[in-house]
Amino acid sequence: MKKIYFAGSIRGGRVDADLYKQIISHLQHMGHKVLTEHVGSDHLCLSEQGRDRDAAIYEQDTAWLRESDVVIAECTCPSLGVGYELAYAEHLEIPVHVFYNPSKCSLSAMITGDSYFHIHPYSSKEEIFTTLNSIL
Ligand code: 6IA
Repeated sequence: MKKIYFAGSIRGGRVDADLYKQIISHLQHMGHKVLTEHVGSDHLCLSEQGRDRDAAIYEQDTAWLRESDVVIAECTCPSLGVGYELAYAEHLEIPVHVFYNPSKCSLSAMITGDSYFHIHPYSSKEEIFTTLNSIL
């Protein structure tokens, strides 16, 4: 059982939220603990903001990153927060696996150009699951 930090866009846009939910559910069915289950939630209130609340989110998320064994990120929808988390995980030397659909986006060179990251382009959801089964 691994502790997994799943990263996916929140304020960057929720177009892939259902895919995040399915990836999280797959990871849980594999017997892993996903620390960030809320990333796949249908019920995030995106308009709710506030510096104090955001500080609490930052503290919690960075604490979860520090305790995670591996980071799995779905990066098709660009997100500043996810980019920050990837760099934070690299700094901690936590393995990072990045998934993206190249027919829908052009991933930042700051991610594809960083040889630390394991990059997994995919064209179907099933491919993501197959790759997860082999890497975890
Ligand atoms: O810049 P983004 O919002 O797209 O960043 C998304 C990433 O940052 C995710 O991988 C999360 O781990 C983290 N993150 C961003 N916002 C939240 C959050 N907000 N709660 C937990 N983690 C977050 C609560 C809902 C909010 C929209 C008010």
